[in-house]
Amino acid sequence: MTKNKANSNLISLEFTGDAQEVAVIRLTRPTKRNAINDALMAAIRTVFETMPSHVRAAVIAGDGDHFCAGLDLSELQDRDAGQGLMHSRSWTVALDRVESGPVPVVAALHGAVVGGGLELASSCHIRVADESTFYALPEGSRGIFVGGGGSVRIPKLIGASRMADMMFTGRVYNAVDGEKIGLAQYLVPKGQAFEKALELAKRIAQNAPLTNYALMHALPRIAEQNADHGFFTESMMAAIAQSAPEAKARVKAFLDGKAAKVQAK
Ligand code: 1HE
Repeated sequence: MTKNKANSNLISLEFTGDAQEVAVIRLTRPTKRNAINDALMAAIRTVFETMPSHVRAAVIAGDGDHFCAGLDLSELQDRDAGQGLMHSRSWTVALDRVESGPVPVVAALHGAVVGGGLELASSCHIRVADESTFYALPEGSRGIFVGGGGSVRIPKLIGASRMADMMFTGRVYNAVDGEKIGLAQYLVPKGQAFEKALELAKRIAQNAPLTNYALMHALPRIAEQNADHGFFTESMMAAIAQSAPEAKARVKAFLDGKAAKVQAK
């Protein structure tokens, strides 16, 4: 892996893959269980805003025994309503850079994925959880509310009623149940989340960039449109994607017997 000089003591950024096409972002605050303070959230935003153009996919992971303990609660004190609003908006912007940024992002989850940690994970495109993972929204117990886009993104994964239950009752989902309800798309043995996430990111990086762009930017919008608008937007996106030279080359390679077939599992 190649290290980037943007590394700080809160986050690290490295590049891997034959063409350095996968960015690996690690939260490096394990003594505080990777709790997100303002500086860490700003670093996440900067990483995605300044991603080099050779990067095609990213993995985000956490050092230590936990992915992320959420908001750094020590910074919550002494904030008035206006400052609270601005703080939440700063999370909105930073996590939008993850979700709607330059490349698809795979989250490698283990241990606690709680509060703002779950909000960070839900801004990623794919979540791979190992068996040690657990999910919670302790905001309900702390007398606060989600503020990092959780009420927009988490219901899309598990439904508003399950999210409300997690906050009303403090319910904690373990890794197996979390995968069943849709908090993660992949469940792997303990200690293997990063390896699997990297494998997926390398696979994603091989896609035509326009296909990945469509999946990040067209699909979520189409999913929220009414059917008539959705069918139309889909057709527009399909026409743009198939007109790209790379798409034509890939289809020709298949027709010439030079591209992989879909394999039954
Ligand atoms: C923290 C934080 C934190 C740990 N802010 N300092 N999030 C929460 O309510 C979750 C709070 N954390 C926990 O429940 C536990 O720490 C864990 C289950 C994540 C991990 O437990 P454990 O036993 O491995 O670690 P620990 O001993 O509890 O914590 C180690 C240290 O990290 C300790 O500090 P130390 O100085 O005593 O060593 C903890 O105080 C510190 N620490 N989590 C600050 N979150 C935009 S809105 C989002 C709103 C939210 O995210 S609310 C949910 C906040």
